[in-house]
Amino acid sequence: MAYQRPLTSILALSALGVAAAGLVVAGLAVTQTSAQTLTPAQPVPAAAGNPAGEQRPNLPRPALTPVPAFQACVRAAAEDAIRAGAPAAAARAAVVPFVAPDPDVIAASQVNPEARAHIWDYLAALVDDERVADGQRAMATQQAFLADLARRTGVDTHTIAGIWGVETNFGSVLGRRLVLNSLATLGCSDNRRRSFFRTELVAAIRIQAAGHVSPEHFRGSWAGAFGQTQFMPTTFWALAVDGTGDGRRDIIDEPRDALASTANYLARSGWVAGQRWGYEVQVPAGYAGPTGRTNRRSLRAWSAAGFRLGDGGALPQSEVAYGLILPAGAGGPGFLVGRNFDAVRAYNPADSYALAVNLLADRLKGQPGVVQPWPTDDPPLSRAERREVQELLNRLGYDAGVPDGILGTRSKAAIAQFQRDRGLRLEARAGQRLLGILRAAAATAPR
Ligand SMILES: [Ca+2]
Repeated sequence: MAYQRPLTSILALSALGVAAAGLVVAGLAVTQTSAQTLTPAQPVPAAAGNPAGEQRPNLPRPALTPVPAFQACVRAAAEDAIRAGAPAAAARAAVVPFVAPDPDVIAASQVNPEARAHIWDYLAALVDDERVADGQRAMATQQAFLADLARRTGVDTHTIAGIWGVETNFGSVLGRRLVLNSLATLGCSDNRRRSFFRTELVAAIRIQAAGHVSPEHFRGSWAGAFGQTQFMPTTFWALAVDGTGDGRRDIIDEPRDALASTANYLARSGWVAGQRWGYEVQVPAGYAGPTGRTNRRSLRAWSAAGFRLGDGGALPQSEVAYGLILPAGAGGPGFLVGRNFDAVRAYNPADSYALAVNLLADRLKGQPGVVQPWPTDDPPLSRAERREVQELLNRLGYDAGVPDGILGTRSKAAIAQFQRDRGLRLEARAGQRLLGILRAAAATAPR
């Protein structure tokens, strides 16, 4: 998701089964984020939601945002949008449907992502054979447009597609919530980020009133990120561009507008044409030198320090500077990352996010993914294997829900019950070990 302020994206988590389309982020940089974001560090307090404005005398009343105050706030946001240039009638009409805070949005904003996923699970959920195949098909539908975009901007088309794939699986998971409803709720009810969301609300009203997107399709994450590559509304105004030449920047229904906007985002975030984002590397045993993506040294210097490519080959003898990140700690693969890694990271400020996008971009080019093993004895599952876990649980009489490859609450409860019944160690995570046990159990179970 493309943000301008620190927020935690949910894209990554969604892929892991936490939400529908988000990412996990944390720091911030230039401007962007993804489809379902939340900030564990900045939860929106539960304090807003009496949608019907009814008195319920028999229940203790929580501190609610009164409906009249909510409506006044939303109307004032429309007037702010008009002062910023939005057509008056359209801006006022845009907010008419939103008469009270939506408790579902408040609840979604308060979901606390569980313990952070292992990097290998995060990457396995976002960069797998299915997404690569989906991406190659999606890129083929825009081949000439992407080639022209690369010529004009210098930005690598596979990286643009990597963002497209990680954010919304190439436009197939756009988020279902009305953006104006989400932002009105969060921008006009009591929570610590109210001011941030109210600014986004005004920007969103301007987008709809100007006719850039279809009001019915103006949907996205609970946090208001929307479109094929999940821009926040203020990011839209700062960086979205018209890729089709029709005067509208419809980043929801027109992939070319979204792809051109993403290229513009990367170009404005310091993209260096022709430079590789980074390299998987073998870290020399006992290495105790500098780490961190901003502690840059030339590839020649890393090579001289004993670093080799992930497959054992020699690093290029180049003066281009890269920093070393160790996403799984000292026992796992290293990555030398450069300025184009940072440009992607600006979109959603987490190393894990930028790594997923760039590794997906590599796979889309036909290059291998990470070749060194992760430091785990229980390797991660692809989405196909997650679906198989769900199917096997269902076959064994547990209720994992419809096999969709997303291990949500229901699937996790089924996993936990299976583990209890079998005397296995309880763990919320599903890896190859659990899949193997389930396959063996299903093979011997009565049909
Ligand atoms: Ca357009």
